[in-house]
Amino acid sequence: MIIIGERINGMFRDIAKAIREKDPKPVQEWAQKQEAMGAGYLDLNVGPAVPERVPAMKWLVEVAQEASKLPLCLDSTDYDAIEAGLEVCKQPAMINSVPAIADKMDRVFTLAQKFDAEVIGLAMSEEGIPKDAESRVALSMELVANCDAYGVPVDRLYIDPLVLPANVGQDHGPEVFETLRQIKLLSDPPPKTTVGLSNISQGTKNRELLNRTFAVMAMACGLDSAIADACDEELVAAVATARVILNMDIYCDSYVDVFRNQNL
Ligand code: THG
Repeated sequence: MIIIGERINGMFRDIAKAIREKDPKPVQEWAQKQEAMGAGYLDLNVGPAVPERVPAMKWLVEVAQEASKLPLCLDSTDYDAIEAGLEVCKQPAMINSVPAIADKMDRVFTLAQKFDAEVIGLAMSEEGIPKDAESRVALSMELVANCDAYGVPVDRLYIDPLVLPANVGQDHGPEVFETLRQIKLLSDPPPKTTVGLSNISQGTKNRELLNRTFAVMAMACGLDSAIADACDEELVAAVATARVILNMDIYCDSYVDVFRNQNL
């Protein structure tokens, strides 16, 4: 499972302040730290409080790619901000995200085609997030069909079944796992999958244990990636361990790497 480092997000106070004051240092430190911990992408989200999202996203992209070679995952509901970010990305990026709503899919898949970007598609519609796996899978199929129709290779689509906090949506958990399993049957090649891992533990105690346990259970259902806390060593160790148990590496490569780096 690839970790998309979640930390460069204006939801965190240090990043909100850095964006406000145009101070590259916190962004670049988190970029380097997450890369060193083995993240495969950096999620960039300007956060809820920024008045001008377009220049803020452009600045985040420019600043992050000075500090890290990782591909970027541009996280915004404002597609003008996504487009401004894509224009300054030096390598193909990931667009986070698009729901199964026609005009939004039109805008995002057109951008993806133009900029050779990957896309995160959300299993939700105008009516919101359905509870049952069947409806989430039906929305996933709409995302797959549109992705293909706009000429974006389906293996560049990451479907996110949408994880809700366990304290408000405990009944969604099993539906998310079932959705992850069924997504792999939708097409050949199938789309990839992702989740916002830390969502599961928002507002709960013992957050890391919830995140880690959810991650390994979802990996057993075929989860390919997660927007997650790349700096949680226990999570990184659990993911490496699950890769061995699921027979995903020859010679336990990821296991050896992680435990050598962590001196465990
Ligand atoms: N799916 C997709 N993208 C996403 C999400 C998703 N992007 C945003 C989010 N969800 C994933 N990223 C985070 C980042 C941080 C937290 C949760 C998810 C988090 N933050 C602390 C909190 O809310 O308690 C903030 C703590 C602080 O302020 O210091 O948990 O689902 N495609």
